Amino acid sequence: MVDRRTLYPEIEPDEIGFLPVGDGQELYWETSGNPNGKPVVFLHGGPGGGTSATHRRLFDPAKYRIVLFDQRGCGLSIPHASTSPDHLASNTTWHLVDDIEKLRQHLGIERWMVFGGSWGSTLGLAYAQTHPSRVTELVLRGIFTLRKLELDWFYEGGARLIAPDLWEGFLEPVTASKLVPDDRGHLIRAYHRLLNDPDPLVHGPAAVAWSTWESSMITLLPKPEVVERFTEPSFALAFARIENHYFINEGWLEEGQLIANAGVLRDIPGAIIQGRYDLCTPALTAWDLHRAWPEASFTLVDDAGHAFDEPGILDALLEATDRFAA
Ligand code: STX
Repeated sequence: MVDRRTLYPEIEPDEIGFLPVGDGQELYWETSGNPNGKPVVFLHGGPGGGTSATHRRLFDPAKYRIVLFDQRGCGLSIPHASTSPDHLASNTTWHLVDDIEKLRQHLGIERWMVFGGSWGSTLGLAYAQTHPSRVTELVLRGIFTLRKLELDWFYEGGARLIAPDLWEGFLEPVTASKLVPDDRGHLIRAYHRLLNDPDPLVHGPAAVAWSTWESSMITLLPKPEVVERFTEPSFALAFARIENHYFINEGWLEEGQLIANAGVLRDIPGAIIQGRYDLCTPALTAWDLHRAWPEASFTLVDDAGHAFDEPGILDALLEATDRFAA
């Protein structure tokens, strides 16, 4: 029997705020845990997934000053992409990297640990490679680097080989629409049209189908409560619009950029944690990062999917945050 870890106890934030970052956008942020503890910033997934109170519980509250924030357009940040898609023009990877710096300065933090899962790992790599001197440690899970192979796998039909039933649901809004054939072969593009159609009867069901696909695929075993949470209509619309906007623009990254530049991380203590049965961000990317950054610890969990609270993933994440707190 494996010893399973549980999350740290529920805690409330001791400070919250809204940070204006320009372009008419304000980011919700909060701090919890020990105000004099080791600073850590949590980078959420999606992009567009937002933070939740559970994310605080990945860190020993006696040892860490825990910083959570909602990236542009999602969570409690304003304006929300479900009602204000125009603001996507000033929502890119590099805006978010700058936002992390603004938040660090606002909180008076010199250097901090960076923790990111899934899209949070992408953003964590982009931030750490841009501002390596600000990062004390880097903990990454469910590694995603937005390479063509990764997007093709999840959004253009690769994963259909494993989940043909769920894939039909993802295709449904595209099949039902009158999109030109060219768009049908490029699903990210087809969805871009649907999600930005002014008609709620077009963008609404498209957003729910997009979010249903993703939330159904992130856990090893089906979890209806996860799908329910991520398909609430306004959450789903912001999530789908933001993700789709990032993916149609290839994350404003050169192909393979985040792996190619991994050498910059050499002196930063790191942990890479990955589920072998992660169908959303398959293990090949974590492996490629491990090869490019062998100094970081590498944990491939044999019986886990993508989500941060898959049991084996949680064990490894808590081991890493405890190790770096010591
Ligand atoms: N997107 C992966 C990702 O970051 C390619 C992600 N997938 N689902 C999530 O995040 C939520 C758990 C936030 C829904």
